Amino acid sequence: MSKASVEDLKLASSGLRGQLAELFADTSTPNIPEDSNILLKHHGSYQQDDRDRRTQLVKEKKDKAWSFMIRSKMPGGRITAKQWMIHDDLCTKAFGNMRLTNRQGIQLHGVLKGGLKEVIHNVCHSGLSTMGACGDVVRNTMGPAAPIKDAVHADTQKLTEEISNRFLWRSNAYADIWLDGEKVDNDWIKDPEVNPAVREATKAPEGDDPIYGKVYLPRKFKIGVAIQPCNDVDVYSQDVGLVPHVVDGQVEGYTITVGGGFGMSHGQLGTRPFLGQPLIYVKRANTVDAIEAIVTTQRDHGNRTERKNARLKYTVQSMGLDGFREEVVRRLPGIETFPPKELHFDTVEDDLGWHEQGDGKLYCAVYVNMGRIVNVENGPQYRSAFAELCTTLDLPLIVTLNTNMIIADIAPEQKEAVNAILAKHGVVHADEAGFTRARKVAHACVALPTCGLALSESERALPGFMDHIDGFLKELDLADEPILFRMTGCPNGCGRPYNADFGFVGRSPNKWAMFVGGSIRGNRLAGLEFKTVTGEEIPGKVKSFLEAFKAERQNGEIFADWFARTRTTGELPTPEQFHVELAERAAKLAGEKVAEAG
Ligand code: SRM
Ligand code: SF4
Repeated sequence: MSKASVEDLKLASSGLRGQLAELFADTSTPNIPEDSNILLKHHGSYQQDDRDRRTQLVKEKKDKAWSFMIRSKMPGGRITAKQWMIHDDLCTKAFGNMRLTNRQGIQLHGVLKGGLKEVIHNVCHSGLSTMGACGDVVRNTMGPAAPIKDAVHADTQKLTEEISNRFLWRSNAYADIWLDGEKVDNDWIKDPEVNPAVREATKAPEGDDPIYGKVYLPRKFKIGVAIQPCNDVDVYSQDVGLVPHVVDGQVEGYTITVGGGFGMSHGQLGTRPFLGQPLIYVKRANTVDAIEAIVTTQRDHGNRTERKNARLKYTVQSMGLDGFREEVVRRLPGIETFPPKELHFDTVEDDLGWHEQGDGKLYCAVYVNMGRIVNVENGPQYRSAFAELCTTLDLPLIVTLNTNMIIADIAPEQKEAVNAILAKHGVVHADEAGFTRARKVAHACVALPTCGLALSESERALPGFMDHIDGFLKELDLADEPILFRMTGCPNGCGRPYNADFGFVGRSPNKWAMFVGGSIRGNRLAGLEFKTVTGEEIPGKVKSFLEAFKAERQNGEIFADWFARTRTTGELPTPEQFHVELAERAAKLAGEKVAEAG
C-alpha cells in the first residue's frame, strides 16, 4: 500500500467509517481487505494472522489463520476491578490470555471476525474504549503509575484524562459500527457505564473532525506525563512529554518535550530514533491548549507523502526546534509560554513490592513476566490471581510502562489477603523469586506469533536470555545493579530498545542487531554495537560488557555512567547523515512524482 493511498483512504472514509459495518456484518469471510484494516486501526483493532501456522497453511494451500487484535485504552493505565473482569471474560473470545502493553493498555489477541463487534462493544460498556488506541491519531496517554495520593499525582492523572478526552477522534461512525441499536434521540448511547467522553465523541455530527480535520494526523501520536525523578513513562520516547513543575506542593505548570520516537528501518539512515527535546513551559491552565497547538502543527506540517518520515520527530527535525517552537507559539495567541525548566530523571524502573499510598492505604506492584496475563503451565497463574483479586477484594489495578501490574487502594487489613491470593496462584513478588534488578525491568515487544511485522522472536525469546544474564549478574555480584535490557522483533522499536543499556532489535529468525549504551534513566540513545548477533551469541556478548563494567567501574557508578565514561556509542546515523539521507530521499520522491506526472 503506497503511503499516499493511506491518506486517500482516510480522506474518503466518511469519518473513518468506510465499509467496516458491512464487512463485519458479513460472516462468510474470516478477514477484511487491507484498506479496511487501515481504517479499522483507528477503532483500536488490527487484523493479524497466526505466524506460527503460516508456512504450513501455505504448504496445504489454505488461507491464513486470520484473527483480530483489540487494544483497550486506559489513560495512565487505570482499570477498575469490574472493567478488568469484563476483559477477563472477553479472553474467552480471544486466545485465553491478555497482554498488558508498554503504553499502559491491554491487548486481546486471536478474536475471530464474527466476535470483534461484541468485544469492542463490551470494552466500551465497561467504561473504557478502543477508540484511537491505534491509527493516525493521539494514542493512549501515559501517566505516572504509582497511586500516590498527593496533589501532584492527582493533577498528572487528571491531565492524562483531559488529554485523552480532548484528542478522541470525533465521528458517529464508531457508535454506528460497534454500538448500534443504542441511539436515543440525540443521545447515542444509553448505558451510563459508557465513558462520557466517548459518548460525546461519537455523538458528533458527520463532517470534519474539529482537531484532526479531514485526514487526521500524518502518523500515530504519543503523549506521556512523568513526575521527576521517576521516568515511568519513558518521557523522552514520546512525541510529546509533559513534566510538572511543582511550587509549594502544587503543580504550577508543565514543561513540554517534543519529537521523541523510536521507529526506524535497518540500514536506512533517513530513519532513526530520536529523544524528545524540551520545547516550552506553560502554566497548568494552558497545558492542553499548548498540546493542541503541537498536534495541529504536526497535522499541518507533518510529512504526508512518506509515512516512514511522517512522525512528529521528523517534523521537528525538518523545521528545527526553534522553527517548530515559533509555529506552536503562533498558534497560542494570548497564551504566555516560557523557557522549559531543567529536567532530571533517575530511572524508568517500577518500584516492585509493597508501598504506602499516602492516604493510609497501600499499593503492591507485582512483576508480570512480559506483561502476559496467562495461567502459565507449572508457573504463575496470572489470570486466575488477578481475577480472584478483582472478584473478592474489588481493588483497582494499574498497568505500568514495564508491563507490570499495580494493585491499588489496599486497606492495611487486606494486605494478608492480597499476599495469600498471589501466593495461592504462584504469583510471587519479584524479590521472593530471587530476580535480579535487571530482570524486573527487562521488556520485550509482542512479536511472534501475532505481529505481522516481526522479523524475529521477542516476547518468547527474552526470558530465556534473561535466565543466562541473571546468572552472570549474580556471579559478578551485580544482581542489584540497575541495567536495562529490552528486545524487539523488528526495528519499529515497540519494546523501546534504543534508549536501553542493552537493546536487541530483530533482523531475521534468531538474529538481532545489538545496541548498547542507552541509559536506565531513559535519557540517552544507545548505539549500534553489533549489526547482527545470533541467539547463541547474545549471552556471551552481554557477559563481556558486564565483566568490563565490573572491572572498570568507579565509585559505585551505574552501568550507564560507566559506559558513557569509558566507551563511545556505536554507529547510529548522526543528525548530519540523517539530514543528507532525508534530503536525498525527498529529492528522489519529487523526481518520481515529476516522472509520473510526465
Ligand atoms: Fe508498537 C506497530 C505492538 C508500543 C512503535 N506495534 C505495532 C503493531 C501494531 C504491528 C503492526 O503495525 O502490525 C504491533 C502489534 C503486535 C501484536 O501482535 O500485539 C505493536 N507496540 C506494540 C505493543 C503491544 C508492544 C508492547 O510490548 O507492549 C505496544 C502497544 C502500546 C499501546 O498500548 O498503545 C507498542 N510501538 C510501541 C512503542 C513504545 C511506546 O509507544 O512507548 C513504539 C516506539 C515508540 C514510537 O512510537 O516511536 C512503537 N509500533 C511501533 C511502530 C513504529 C512507528 C514508527 O514511528 O516508525 C510500528 C509500525 C508502524 O507504525 O508502522 C508499530
Ligand atoms: Fe511487532 Fe516490531 Fe513492534 Fe515488535 S517491534 S511488536 S515485532 S512491530
